[in-house]
Amino acid sequence: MTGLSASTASTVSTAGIAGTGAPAIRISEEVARAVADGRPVVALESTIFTHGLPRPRNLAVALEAEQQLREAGVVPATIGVHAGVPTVGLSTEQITELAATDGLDKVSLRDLPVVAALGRHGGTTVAATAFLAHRAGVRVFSTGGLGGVHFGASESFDESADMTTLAATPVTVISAGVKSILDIRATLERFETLNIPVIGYRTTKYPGFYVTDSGHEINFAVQSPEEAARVIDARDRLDLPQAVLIANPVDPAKQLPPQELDGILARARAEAERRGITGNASTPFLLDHIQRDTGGRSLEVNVEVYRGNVRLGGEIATALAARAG
Ligand code: PSU
Ligand code: MN
Repeated sequence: MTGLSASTASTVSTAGIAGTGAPAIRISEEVARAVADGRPVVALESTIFTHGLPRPRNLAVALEAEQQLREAGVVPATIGVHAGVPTVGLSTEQITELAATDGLDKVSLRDLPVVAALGRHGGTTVAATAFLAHRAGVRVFSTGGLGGVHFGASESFDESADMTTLAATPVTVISAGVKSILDIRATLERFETLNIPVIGYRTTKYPGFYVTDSGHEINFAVQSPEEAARVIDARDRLDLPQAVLIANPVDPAKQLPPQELDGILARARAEAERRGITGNASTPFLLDHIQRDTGGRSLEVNVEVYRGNVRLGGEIATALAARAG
């Protein structure tokens, strides 16, 4: 897959959906133009505000992230499915509608053709967002935390499709690591097996989403957005198909107290087990449980983590655009 040229950018389709003649992916004019001109663009996912954060904060966070990028001279490309149309560059009205819709789908890559054909709304996960961003020629994507290997996966097989998708999608994803609810050691092993580079931003201590340091070491760090951009260019020149993961830790002054984390996570997991929550419901359930359990403190950390990743994504996209220009 390659990025799209300017002429095809806003109506990306040859076949369309199920004989309707509608474009398979809609790319907003603003995003299409910025991509064609080589200006910095950062993709943002929608599951974070459709399933990851409670109302009404979810909408505020989604719009703030866009605003933050615009102020840095970067074009935001919020990605989701609106009325069956996978969209790169949702409008403010569309984001507002998705953020307020009850029971909308959490759309991973396998779900994309289904929600498209059935004309449904959906929040796209990291996997589906990375795929759509890449199809639209958007090279940088900021999120909160990645999906990974759930505890007990050796029996349940519950591993996020984020990992296998990122193994085949050459974007750059800025996250604060994988969510703390996951088996981080196993997830890092899977990234290694899948040839996905994991690079710390100014650290070789892998961040733990709610906490600055997960306790796991990684091999490499970059010290600046320019250095990250050099790695991304090198990946592209080598024609490697994997994403580059940039792991950006939350400011230690703003993390959840690390000594409380184990208890918080154990309670969330026990409750999920008690209620038999499995499959794609488990991530939203665990995040919600942690938010209630911490009296909203984890929500503040989640928002802070996301802000940091949006900021760094903007800087890396800007450095990449400068190299190309
Ligand atoms: N990070 C967050 N909140 C979220 C998610 C990540 O801070 O809601 C979402 C992402 O969209 C990620 C998904 O792709 O959770 C992973 O879900 P699963 O484990 O079912 O693949
Ligand atoms: Mn899963």
